[in-house]
Amino acid sequence: MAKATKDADLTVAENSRPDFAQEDPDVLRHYYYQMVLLRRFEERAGEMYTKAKIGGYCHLNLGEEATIVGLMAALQPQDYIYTNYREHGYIIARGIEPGPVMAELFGRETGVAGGRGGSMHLFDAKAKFMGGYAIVGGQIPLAVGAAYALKYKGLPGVVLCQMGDGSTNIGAWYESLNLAKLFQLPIIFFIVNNGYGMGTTVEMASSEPDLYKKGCAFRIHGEQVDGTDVMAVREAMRRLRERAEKEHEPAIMDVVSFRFRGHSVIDSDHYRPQDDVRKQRSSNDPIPHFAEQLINANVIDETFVKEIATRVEHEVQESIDFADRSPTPKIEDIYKYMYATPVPNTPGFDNPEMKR
Ligand SMILES: Cc1ncc(C[n+]2csc(CCOP(=O)(O)OP(=O)(O)O)c2C)c(N)n1
Ligand SMILES: [Mg+2]
Repeated sequence: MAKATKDADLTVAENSRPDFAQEDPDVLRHYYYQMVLLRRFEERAGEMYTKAKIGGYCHLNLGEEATIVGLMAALQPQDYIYTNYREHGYIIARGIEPGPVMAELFGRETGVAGGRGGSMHLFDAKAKFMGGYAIVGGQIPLAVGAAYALKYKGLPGVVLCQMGDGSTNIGAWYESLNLAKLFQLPIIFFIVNNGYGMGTTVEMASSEPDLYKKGCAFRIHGEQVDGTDVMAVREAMRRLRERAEKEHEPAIMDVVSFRFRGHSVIDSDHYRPQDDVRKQRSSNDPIPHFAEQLINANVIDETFVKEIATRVEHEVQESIDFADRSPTPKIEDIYKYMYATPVPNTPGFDNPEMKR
């Protein structure tokens, strides 16, 4: 395979100045709807956790809605997606109904992973949503393998590897960067830079706090984008995606966002001055920001904003009702889905029902 000789390019993208007149207004309205849906889904998921409807861990995407919707707006059906455990919003924005997602959080049979995965292991093969990984950085080598497979088989599409700022300090990422560039793979490392890995800031954990520069030694192009600006994320992603697919050029996107709450639902967030958090939440909230832009461009009005709020409230409540009335997996099905191929002398081997 051809060796790259060019040094890495590095860019800090300017905030978008979208020309809304050039956009399909229904598409813009849909982005707004999706962002509100993700917000309300996560708020209610947090509430369901405190009511003990959800077990295990639960990490919310609150504050990261523009990052997620902008990303998904640029991806194509042929693209594969790997994420960390903070992934509820990603699978919904990829087009999966909120009901089976909430049901997975509740551990129900109707969930996207049959209730076996829970919050951190959402999965949908048809949508090429390859999951939710709980081990920090665990998804990265797998995503590189998938990108290698796409290139090897001559298939269209790219691999989107979503990861946190904290996972840029994991050794496997550097091996992955090396191979991604060496083999010129169609992959984008999409770093959701919310400034924290649990309670540790980027500056405390990373000797290079400008995360988009971390691919330099591998000659990988890096860009920093404002993750609270849905149009900026979409534009950057479209460009890098196109290049990854057509020229097999990997890239790093450092998407700067803000985590509204603690690391997980049970994190009381004491390590951040709460006054700062409140200020950031009001000045960096992507949803009112986008609403204001759309209202000023006469794409939506206050009535539309209210209608979306009502519609979303109803849809999220329906997802909760769906999860609540869904059955839990049966104890005799404990080995179902465990092996891709049936394994002799394991429970259920002779049961055709279990051979999925
Ligand atoms: C290999 C490994 N080390 C530590 C943990 C514990 N842990 C879970 S989440 C997390 C922070 C990761 O932060 P980041 O990558 O920035 O993602 P974010 O939670 O901010 O989305 C840590 C250290 C883990 N799950 N896996
Ligand atoms: Mg983080």
